[in-house]
This record gives sequence, structure tokens and C-alpha cells, in this order.
Amino acid sequence: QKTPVTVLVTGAAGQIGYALVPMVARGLMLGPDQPVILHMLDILPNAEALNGVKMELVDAAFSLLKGVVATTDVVEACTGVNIAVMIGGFPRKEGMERKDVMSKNVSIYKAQASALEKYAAPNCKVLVVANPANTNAVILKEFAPSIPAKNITCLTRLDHNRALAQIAERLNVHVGDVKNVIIWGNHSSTQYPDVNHATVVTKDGEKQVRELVTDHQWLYGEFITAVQQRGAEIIKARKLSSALSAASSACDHMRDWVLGTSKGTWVSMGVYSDGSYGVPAGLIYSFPVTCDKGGWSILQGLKIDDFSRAKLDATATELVEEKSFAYSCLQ
Ligand code: NAX
Repeated sequence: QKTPVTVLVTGAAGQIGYALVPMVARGLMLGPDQPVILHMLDILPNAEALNGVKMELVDAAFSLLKGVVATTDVVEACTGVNIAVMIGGFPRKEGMERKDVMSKNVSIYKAQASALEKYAAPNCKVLVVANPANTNAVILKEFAPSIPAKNITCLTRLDHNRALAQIAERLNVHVGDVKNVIIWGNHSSTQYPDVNHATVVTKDGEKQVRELVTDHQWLYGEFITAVQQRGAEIIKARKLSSALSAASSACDHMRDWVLGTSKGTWVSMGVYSDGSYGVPAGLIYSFPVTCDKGGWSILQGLKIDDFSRAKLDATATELVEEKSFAYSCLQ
């Protein structure tokens, strides 16, 4: 049997954490033959609830789960972790500005970065889910300098999956037959869901979404807003934010990163920008990526038309502003 992989989940007593840990323990993140040890971190006021989650994991008798640590100690949580899924953070409460939330999370991510820097396994792969996801990831990168920049990513796969689902619904095809949408930029309402290169597998071969959806007003209007606003729609319906879809997408993100994307398919990941597609280097920006042998590369050479260019730039501008605000909080 393979050596167990240690997976850290922060904010594990929260909604997404509760949905995610059983998925990890069932092999949905790292594969059905990969044993795991779960390290779950939360804060003191949630220690009892966290312990309850641990009890449930034990009771579920998962055959792949080789150990569970439930702790409020960051050092214990980060020690020896191979994979870190960072969900914990300060939630946005009524009346709070996005910037208030950001300043609280910047200090949390600075502290947790330092713990990962010192105690995680050398090649630890990090996925930041907590908002503002891209900017928390930038801060984490800054304060964990020995973790390679390529190992620090943020979640935009939920937005990617939402875009696939919207197209599938519109065309009345199965979501598994739609591929290669792209989420560019920030996991915020400035994100750009791009279908210019997306295709659908049909019985007559692969077809461009742009040809199949003839109503381009929908494709470049309502579709984009629907993906951007889907999170708000879920909150309205559930009175709680998305959790099972976020957890499932986090599994998709890590699984593809570790095990690879299939040939001819790309996915969206928030990754460290090297300046590709004219995106300022040093941001954590969502790009189309392919994954192989545990690494990702930004897909190169896609044609970007004027409509897309403006949208790529607008979301980059927001990320530049967020980054400089985050740094100002640390002064
Ligand atoms: P919850 O409030 O249910 O859970 C968050 C958990 O984090 C709580 O248990 C809390 O005690 C814990 N926590 C707070 N500070 C902590 C710290 N310093 N160390 C460890 N744990 C800490 O939120 P949930 O609905 O699970 O959402 C978690 C985060 O994901 C939020 O920031 C949310 O905005 C973000 N999201 C990101 C998404 C993405 O696609 N990137 C989509 C879903 C989600 O909205």
C-alpha cells in the first residue's frame, strides 16, 4: 500500500470543511488507492465542534483514512503536511466592507504562512479557498518564501465548474461533454468566464460552444453574469454560502494538479503569474492550465480578442489594488 499523504484542512469545523473532509477520506481528492492522514485546524471557539467532526470521521470507518488530528494549534496542524487546503478565515459579516474582511484575513494568512514555511513537508502543495482567495494566496506566498511559488494556488475551479454547468444546461447536454471554459483573474465579481475556446463533445465530434449557442447576446451577457453571481444566488436560496460545490471543486483542483489533466483538456486555477497573456507578474491570477506529473503550466497561445482583453485587464487591475491594500495592512 502507498505511504499516506498528510492533508491539512483549515477551518475544518466550518461548512466547506465539513463537506470536504469526508471527500478527502474517501479518496475523491487524491485517488481511490491513496491513504490519507487528515490534519484539521480551527480556532478555539470552534474546538468542540471540530472534535465532533473528528468523531464523525472515526465513525464513518473510512478505509483510506489512516489518522485524524483535530487541533487549534497551528504548529501541530502544519507539521509534516504534504497538501494544505486553506479554508479558514474571517467571514464577511453584514455591514462589513470587503476591505475590512481583507485586513483581518491578511494577518491570519501571514501567520499561517509562517507556520507552513517552518513545519510543512518541503514540497507542500497549497490551495487557498478562503476569500479573498487570490490575495490571501499572495500573502501566503510572501511569508512562506521557501515553498516554491508554483506550489501556491487558489480556488477558481468552482467558477469553472459553474461555467461548464451553465453551458450544459443551455445546450441540454451532459456537463461531462463540455470542456475548456476558462475563468480569468480574481475569484470575485470581476472574474471573466470565457467560452471562446470551449467545446462540446457531440456524436459528430467536438464542436465550438460559440457555434452551438447562436444567441451571442446571452453568451457575452447573461452567461457571464450568471457565473459571476451564482454564489449570491446560492446564498439567497440556502441562506448559507455554497459548501458542497466548493468542497467538490477543491477536490477537482487538487486531483487534477496531483494526478494530471486529460489530454486536450484544461482547467482553471489561480496560479502565480509569470506575465503570460499580459497579466502583471507576481499576482495570483486564474489562468487556463494543464497539469502533468504533479505540476501545472499555463496554456499558451490562445487568441484574446478585444472584448476579452478588456475583461482580463479589469480583473488584473482589481487584483493589483487588492495586493497593494493587503500589503498596506501589514505596514
Ligand atoms: P464557515 O464560516 O462555515 O467556516 C470557516 C471556518 O474557519 C470556521 O469554522 C472558523 O472558525 C474557521 N476559522 C476562522 N479563522 C480561522 C483561523 N485563523 N484558523 C483556522 N480556522 C479559522 O465558512 P465556509 O462557508 O466554510 O467558507 C470558508 C471560506 O471559503 C470563506 O472565506 C468563503 O468566503 C470562502 N469561499 C471561497 C470559494 C472559492 O471558490 N474560492 C467559494 C466558497 C466560499 O465562499
